Amino acid sequence: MTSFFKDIPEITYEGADTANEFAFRHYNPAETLGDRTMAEHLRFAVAYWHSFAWPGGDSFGGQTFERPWFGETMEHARQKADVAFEMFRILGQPYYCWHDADVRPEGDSLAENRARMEEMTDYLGGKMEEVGTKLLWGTANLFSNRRFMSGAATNPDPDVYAYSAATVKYCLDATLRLGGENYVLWGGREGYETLLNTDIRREREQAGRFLCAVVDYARKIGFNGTILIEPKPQEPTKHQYDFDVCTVYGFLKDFGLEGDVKVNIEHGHAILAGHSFEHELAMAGALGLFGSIDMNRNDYQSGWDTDQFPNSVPEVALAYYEVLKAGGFTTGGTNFDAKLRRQSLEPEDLILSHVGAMDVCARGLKAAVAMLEDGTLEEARTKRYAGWTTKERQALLTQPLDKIAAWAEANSINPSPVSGRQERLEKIVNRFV
Ligand code: XUL
Ligand code: CO
Repeated sequence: MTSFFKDIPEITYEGADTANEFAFRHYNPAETLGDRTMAEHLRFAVAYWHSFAWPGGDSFGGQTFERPWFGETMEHARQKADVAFEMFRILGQPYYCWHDADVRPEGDSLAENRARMEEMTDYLGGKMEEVGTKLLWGTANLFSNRRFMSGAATNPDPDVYAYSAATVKYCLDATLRLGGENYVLWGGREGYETLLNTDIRREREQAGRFLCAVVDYARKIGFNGTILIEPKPQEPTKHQYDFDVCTVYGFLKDFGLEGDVKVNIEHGHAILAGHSFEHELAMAGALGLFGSIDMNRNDYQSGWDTDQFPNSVPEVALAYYEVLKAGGFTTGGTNFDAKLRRQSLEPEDLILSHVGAMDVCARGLKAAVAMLEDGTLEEARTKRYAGWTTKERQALLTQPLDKIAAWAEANSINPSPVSGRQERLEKIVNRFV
């Protein structure tokens, strides 16, 4: 046991009326909703980077958090893991996620990075066994170090491509050894700053080849988890190639990977792409790409990625509604890719931010399950497309234009507009949230 969280008790469910801050008011892991328990529906994970590696800096000032494990030695890395797993124990967290750079200090060479990652994999494995928290996904940080400033897989320098491939190999090895259920690729620097120095066609080809090599290696070593791409339109680069779910779909189709790779969708990234979270989730469901979510909340005015903890039940409810419609999670889960505000200095803030977010998700999930069980929304949707159910109308989708024209004239087709009933449907949603 570390002393960082002092005597914060293990958080348990006490019900909506409790005045205890250190208790769940809505997240009751064992409660059954539909065909699964809440824990099985939500599959919560903590993001190692925001809670344990991020120092609280912004572009105008550096570190605000004082954490005894901040430092670049292996001893610091072990101390950080001790505190992280202490938090997972307090929260009863089923899962966590890491980048290599979050869990081990940067070495002087690739070989040293590999050795450090292997050593920390053993250490994390021991902690996972002790506390019972599992790995939702691992990923490689191919964006922080200056060597990646012009991209990783899409770098104009082939040596950076090789360095990146080696790094992903080490991370896949570690993910496999820790029983990780997914592997994520987020292309933070896979994009460009200016077209004046960028060969887009070449960079896209490099990214495609890289992803094929990742998929092949993962299968070769017996990794049966899901490989996920996390779309984001910009930040840190001005334009990122994995802009949104649709763009990723086109990319995967182009390289024959649409059956091998799914998407990890983040609220903040959807907002930056000019979409809503539920739009991206619905699109992934429609394209057969839905995998996992990075749950957070983006500020609607800032224009940058704010990674706040979720705090809006209506928004989260609509997101889980789409998750459920896509079949719910299989290997995926709800990863809190969210960080404290830089003034939230206390250890308690780390715990309570997650408790609050888990409760918001639980309320959103409950509303989503209830909306589906009630069925009014789905009924209205089915009714809206009911015209397509007759044989005659279905045939339109297989006929050439001239035949359709002849049929439409012969039958004096003259459509009368039907109400979309949006406000009535919004009113129904309000009954549940
Ligand atoms: C960055 C982001 C990453 C990915 C993992 O915006 O979301 O933390 O989730 O690399
Ligand atoms: Co993310």
